[in-house]
Amino acid sequence: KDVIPPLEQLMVEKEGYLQKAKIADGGKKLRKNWSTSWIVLSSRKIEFYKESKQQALSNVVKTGNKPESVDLCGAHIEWAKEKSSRKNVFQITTLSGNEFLLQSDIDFIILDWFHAIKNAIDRLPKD
Ligand code: I3P
Repeated sequence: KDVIPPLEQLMVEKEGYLQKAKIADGGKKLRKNWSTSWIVLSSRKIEFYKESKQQALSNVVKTGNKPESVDLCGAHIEWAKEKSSRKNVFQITTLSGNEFLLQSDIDFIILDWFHAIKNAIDRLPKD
């Protein structure tokens, strides 16, 4: 049956641009390919948009194209110094075996994101 999600679950907690590379899909390794992504964190998911926020919103309206959505229930987040030559890289691993690297050259930006995502994960049930 359809349950109306509580308003809290729909609310955006943080959004902004980061560098993103998806490095595994369902446990299968992918070739690393960094690109800028518009990232929207809400209480139980992260959405990755390929384009700018403006383009992303107009594409959703025009084409119905959805962003890549990542379920944070049971996900892990950790710093991943050894996974990149870049500075300030952390990894999110989902229960379904998807792995994402996120990066910013600006220290406080990546720290804010790390803590916001970690807090979201810690508030959720683990499965
Ligand atoms: C990759 C590309 C990535 C780099 C990665 C390279 O090469 O240069 O930027 O990751 O290093 O393999 P290609 O474009 O030919 O796939 P970092 O920028 O994160 O270091 P890696 O293989 O050591 O992960």
